[in-house]
Amino acid sequence: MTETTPRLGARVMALIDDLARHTDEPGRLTRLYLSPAHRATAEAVLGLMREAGLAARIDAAGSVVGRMEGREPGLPALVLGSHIDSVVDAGRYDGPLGVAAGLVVAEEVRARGLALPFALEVVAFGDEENVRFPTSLSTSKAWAGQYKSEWLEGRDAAGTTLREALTQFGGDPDGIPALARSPAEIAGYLEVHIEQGPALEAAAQPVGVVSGIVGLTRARCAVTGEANHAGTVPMGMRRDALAAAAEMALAVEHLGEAVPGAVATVGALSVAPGAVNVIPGRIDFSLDLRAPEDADRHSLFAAIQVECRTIAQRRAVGFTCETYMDNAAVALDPGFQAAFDRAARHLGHAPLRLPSGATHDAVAMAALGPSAMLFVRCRRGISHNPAESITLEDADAATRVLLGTVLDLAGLTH
Ligand code: HGY
Ligand code: MN
Ligand code: MN
Repeated sequence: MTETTPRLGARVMALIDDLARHTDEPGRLTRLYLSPAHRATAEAVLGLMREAGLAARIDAAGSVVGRMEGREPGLPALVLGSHIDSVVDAGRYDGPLGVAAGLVVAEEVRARGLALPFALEVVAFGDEENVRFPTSLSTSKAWAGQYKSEWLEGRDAAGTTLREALTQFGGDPDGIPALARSPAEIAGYLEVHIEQGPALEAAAQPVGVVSGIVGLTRARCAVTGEANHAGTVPMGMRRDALAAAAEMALAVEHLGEAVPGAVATVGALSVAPGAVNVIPGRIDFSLDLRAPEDADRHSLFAAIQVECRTIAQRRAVGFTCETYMDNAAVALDPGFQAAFDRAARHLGHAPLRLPSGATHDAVAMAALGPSAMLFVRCRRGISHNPAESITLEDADAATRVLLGTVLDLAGLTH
């Protein structure tokens, strides 16, 4: 008997709203990796997992993971989840939707007393946005055995190292290598996530199946000029780091525009010393490059560095650029995509196949086993913005598709 009320969606939306209370900045949602708000959210998710009957813990890197055994103990796990860290002034659905949907599916499997041919794990990763430290999907890459020890020495804007922050959080930097899972332990990974784009809304579809995830380069750049008196130094005698950086940001824009399908963004920039009457001496800015083809992304990055060095030389300023993320594009598992597609069609949807311009923990999990993602329509495609929103009905549709996909992969009828 097909349910007509959006019961599962209502539970998912209530969980998301509850988790949205935890922020490091009153009045807006900011929950950076290892912050007090991340800790509070992790503990809330831990409690929810335990209430759902999962054996749950917060792991050495700060991810929350809960496990329900299958029809016999020790089976490889089908992992459901996403992340609970956010960007600055974020929306509440980017990440928590996938964690809440995974949790509700686990609750439903338990309520129905289903004995699955795999264990079910629900995970809330903690460093998908990589906003606070120069890392790359560090908590899911810890599972994939791809954690880079140098990430522990990376510093946030306040100068705190990841190692210090993780220790204060209650994590265990030295315990991270032991988090690495073997592919034999993982039956696969399914992630529900908002689309963060306009395609599903334009197609009037609540869900879509993700074909692949774009490759991504991130770097920290610095321009060093000469701080000096804004009133006494003639214009032709300045080494203005901000004017140089502004020219570089425009170069990033026009070089990115020249590569089909690529995007290039200077998202964060800080000015030192930052006083109204001082010529800026130092600029730090971020670089985020993505392109469907890895070769195009790498050549775009090379062209940007050449152009920035030319600008720096002409303006007699210093320029450095340190890469800390270089993720190859990932094709998601065709078999798991087909399972998502069958489950969606069984519920009367006609899901698009669409690529992801955003990165996700599925990039790391794809190294452990078949991985796939289900996108959920979001209003006007807005994300990384408090205006991010989805409907109760679409949350219900996505959760039921996720449940149907789990049953499909278990060889059970939807
Ligand atoms: O930036 C991204 O693609 C993701 O939201 N972390
Ligand atoms: Mn996300
Ligand atoms: Mn995001």
